Amino acid sequence: MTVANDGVPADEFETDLLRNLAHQRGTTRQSASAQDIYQALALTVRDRLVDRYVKTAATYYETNPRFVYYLSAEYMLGKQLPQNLLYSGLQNQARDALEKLGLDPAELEDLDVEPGLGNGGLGRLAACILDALATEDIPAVGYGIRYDLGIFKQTFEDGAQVERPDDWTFYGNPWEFAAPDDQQPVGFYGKVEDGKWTPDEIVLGEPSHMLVPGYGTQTVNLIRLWRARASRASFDLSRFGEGRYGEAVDAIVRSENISKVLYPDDSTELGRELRLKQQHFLVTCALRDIVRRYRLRNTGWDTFTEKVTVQLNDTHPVMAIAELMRVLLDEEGLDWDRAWLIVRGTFAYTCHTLLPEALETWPVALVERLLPRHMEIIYLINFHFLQEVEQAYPGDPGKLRELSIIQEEPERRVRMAHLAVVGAKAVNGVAELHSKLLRETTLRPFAELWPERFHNVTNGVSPRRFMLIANPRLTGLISSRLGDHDWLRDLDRLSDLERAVDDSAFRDQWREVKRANRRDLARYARAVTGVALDPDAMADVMIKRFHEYKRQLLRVMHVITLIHRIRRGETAGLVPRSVIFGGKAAPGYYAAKRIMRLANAVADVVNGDPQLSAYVRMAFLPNYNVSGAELIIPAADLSEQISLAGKEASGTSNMKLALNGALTIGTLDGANVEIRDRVGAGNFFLFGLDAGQAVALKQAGYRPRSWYEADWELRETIDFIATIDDGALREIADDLLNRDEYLTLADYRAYIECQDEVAHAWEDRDAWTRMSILNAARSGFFSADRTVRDYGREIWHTPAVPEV
Ligand code: HBZ
Repeated sequence: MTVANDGVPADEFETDLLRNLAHQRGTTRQSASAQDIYQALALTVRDRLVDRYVKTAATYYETNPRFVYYLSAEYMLGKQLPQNLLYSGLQNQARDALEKLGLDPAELEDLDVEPGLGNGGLGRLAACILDALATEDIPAVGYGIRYDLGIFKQTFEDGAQVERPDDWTFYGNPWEFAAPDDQQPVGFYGKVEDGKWTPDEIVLGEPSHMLVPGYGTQTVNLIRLWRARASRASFDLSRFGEGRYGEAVDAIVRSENISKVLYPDDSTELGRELRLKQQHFLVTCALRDIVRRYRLRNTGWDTFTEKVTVQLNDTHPVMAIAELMRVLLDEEGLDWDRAWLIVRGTFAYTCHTLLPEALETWPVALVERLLPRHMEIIYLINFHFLQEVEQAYPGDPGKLRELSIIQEEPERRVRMAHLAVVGAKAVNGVAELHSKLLRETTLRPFAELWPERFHNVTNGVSPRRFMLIANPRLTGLISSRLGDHDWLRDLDRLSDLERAVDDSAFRDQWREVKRANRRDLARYARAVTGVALDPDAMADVMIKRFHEYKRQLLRVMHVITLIHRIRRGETAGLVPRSVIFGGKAAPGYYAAKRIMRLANAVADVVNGDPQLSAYVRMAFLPNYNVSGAELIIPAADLSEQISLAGKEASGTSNMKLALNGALTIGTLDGANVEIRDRVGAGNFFLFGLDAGQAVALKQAGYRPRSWYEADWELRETIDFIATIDDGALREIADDLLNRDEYLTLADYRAYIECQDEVAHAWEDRDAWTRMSILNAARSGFFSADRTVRDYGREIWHTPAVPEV
């Protein structure tokens, strides 16, 4: 497809590329390595975006607008080269120039490294939101940590996950601008006297920024990532002279460890001091930068909350509330009431979970030692807050205990979510059901106290990343039907596709696109796993972090059920499927890793037996990341969203898959509910308990064993798990029978029956294609552009500032 270009002739691009090769890489065309060429190419694209950025910055400077500052410990940005080529409109010139030079663009794209600075949905959401902010011309900066090592690389050995470090900047990162002259000091430890903190340890935060261009607009915003550096005097020359090389760099290593590694954990906090250090490091650097930027055009504190709004992405940056109080009280000399008014007008908090165990808390003793002044401030915030509670609920110690920022039992801890709700002007969940359950369960007492503070902002995804970049075939087909590609900025226009549903030629083309995408996926799967997928089989995908509540185990249990049916010759009603898994597990999450081993073991069984693989082949694609998503999602026919209802905050792969024409099989959980409402119940395969039924079943005393006893096919499935290997996976069966925390057995029969319906529906390929088109046509709501407009209207109150 064609996109608007910058009007740069191809030979000019070639000249610029060769100039960058010479001036930036110091080499010639003849002796350049592939890495040299890639870097020169990236710099040439970057140069054009910088020109736009300079204009955006000038506009912002002139108009002095209100800014959104997005604070997140994670960003899953995806590859920058394809995005920046498309957004700058340079892809045709670049292709022509490379061709002329005899170079292969695909080979160069392979050298572009995806910055994996996140774990999962929360990190990818942050990237989609930044993309949408720029596209909507909203003045914004994203702040994060520039981890040396991103999310680990996943491989499998004997079916088990093995983690390796991801040194994503090994050859340098051409997309970033480092600013070592703009380092900020960050204090740790020390003591407090008369309300003034003297830290014991100072680490420097060094910013670098990357450009965040909008699509179809001139706006280019920034993401600023901070890296920890030791101060200059940290190298111990005398120790080095004594040959004690390790000790000589001790202090440097200790400081720089702060931004060394992203914690590969998406469930529970590690309880490690280093992690709290990371959080404090991020918020201190970000707030200093925010205040510096505010002062470029404004004076005094009276207008601060008019010009600044800060979104906290989950609890990881919530220490910003205490840090801004500290700056206002101790450095700026404001009194408590005025400082608190400013803080309360600045921050908004997004919660991404419902699991109480995933709500972050820190031991008071640790916070006291690491951040003594912050601990004092938190106590003071809590003191004032509990007075308010006492007024609202006189003589009710239970309420005080329930709401307090400090948890007393079994150990004194700071509840970061409580601090967030108390210190923020707005709190939001990420899907309607999630926001409702937050109000009714997880944060109920706060919602009763301050109902007006609670909002819902349903997540969204970038149509550029997950349609234009990931699925050029479908994007081309849709654009040819809609007459232009402006729908990529206005996703509601996809509804015009509804009319195409009755056009059989269009349906044929739609099917052809899916098939071509499945062929690409099959080629990739074969290369990395050796499994030969059939491009005509239904691509049945489950892509997400491995977590017990997401129930990848239920997915595997369906495959085991199919194994037994095929072996018994009950093949009527079966359709060939490619069962595809992608996802990582936290390295210390034993139960999730056990399920991965089971999935791989079952894959070996089906792929190794021709009788079975006529119907089911199974590929667990290693190292699932944004690039993996871009390959799997366009090929998918069936989207597995099968978490136990009431556990998944939203989900976002469900949105990406529906947008790409996959049909969902799912429970009434997270954003599935809204997807089903929009695409229509007839175009969605619903099964299982709802959130209320799940709670009721638990309360009534759930006995998984009785479900096992009552259903022979379930029995056969679980018995198979207990005997599939030398017994190591027996624990899974034991756990299911004795505990089954996520009600897998209770939902098994409904899931199997629903999968039978799916197979039946697939047999009428034309009817399936209609449903597939309708899924895409009705998914416009799930654009991240709509998400940021919702935040803008409900929480940020930010007008757009297009370039003047
Ligand atoms: O955030 C996910 C939710 O599970 C998912 O339902 C939602 O769609 C998505 C975006 O709102 N949550 C995460 O991805 N959470 C983490 O990755 C995480 C990372 C570190 C933690 C805790 C959670 O300490």
